[in-house]
Amino acid sequence: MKKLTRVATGAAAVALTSIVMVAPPASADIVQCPNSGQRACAWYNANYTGSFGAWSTSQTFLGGFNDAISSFGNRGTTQIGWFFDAGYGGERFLQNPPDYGHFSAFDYRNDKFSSLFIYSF
Ligand SMILES: [Ca+2]
Repeated sequence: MKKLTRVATGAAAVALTSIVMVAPPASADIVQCPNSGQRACAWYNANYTGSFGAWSTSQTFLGGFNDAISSFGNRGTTQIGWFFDAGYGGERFLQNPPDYGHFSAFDYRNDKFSSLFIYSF
């Protein structure tokens, strides 16, 4: 379901200013990512479903989650930067704690993250 063709740039550019953070539905698997300790969480699919990963330290490369993340959460106390490229490169999506959210299949940021940085502030 998530590997839909991406829409072209006009709509994506507008989407830059629309934040994706939404309240999770009651049935979401967000409970997989408890708000305790420093924790970045991600799921393959929208609505916090699919393969789940959690990291308590920065990751220069997201291994099996490379270009596959559609839902993600910051359950720590400081900002997390999600990067399009490995080694904290490319476009960055900053996520404040304790936010979580997901990209639609049509969002240009869907399935793009390759590294994450957990800031100390
Ligand atoms: Ca990428």
